[in-house]
Amino acid sequence: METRCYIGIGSNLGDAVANVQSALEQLSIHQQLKLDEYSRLYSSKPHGPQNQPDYVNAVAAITTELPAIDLLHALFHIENNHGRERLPNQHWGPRTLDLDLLLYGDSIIDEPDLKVPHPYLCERSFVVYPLSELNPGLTLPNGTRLQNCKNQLQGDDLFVLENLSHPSNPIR
Ligand code: ROI
Repeated sequence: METRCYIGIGSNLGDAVANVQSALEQLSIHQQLKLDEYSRLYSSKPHGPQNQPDYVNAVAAITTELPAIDLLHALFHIENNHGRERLPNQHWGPRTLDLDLLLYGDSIIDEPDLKVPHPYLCERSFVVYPLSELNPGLTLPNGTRLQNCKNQLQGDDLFVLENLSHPSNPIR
């Protein structure tokens, strides 16, 4: 059984655009995932601590037969390929690549190391805007409409990075 999942992608260290594009590439070649589509890339002001560079963010839609925990580990693997270090006390700090499992079908998962839907999904413009590009009519598993999340946000803390090659078809 295939499950439709949404992955949040973020980077604010090094060449952040290249990091996000390379993450999309790695999602597209992964044997156990199918990259269905992905949003445009956005530049966004840091949420949380402000003393860090702006982020580049995007959202990818994938389908997979992997259980959620295995998908999470696949995402960690891709993060690690991009030099991601998970340091203690760096929870809200800058990162070369951050991959968040935003949604796993309609599942609600509440485990110490895996919370789905992502707990802050609805409050983060850098997730809500690109996600609504892919699925504007989306309803979250708790019944919240994505459009309602969007209506609560100003959307003045992010903008679309234009002039990037964005094939309308997935990479593969
Ligand atoms: N802020 C933005 N704009 N984008 C992110 O991907 C992001 N990721 C984070 C925190 C530190 C919460 N802030 C962010 O983990």
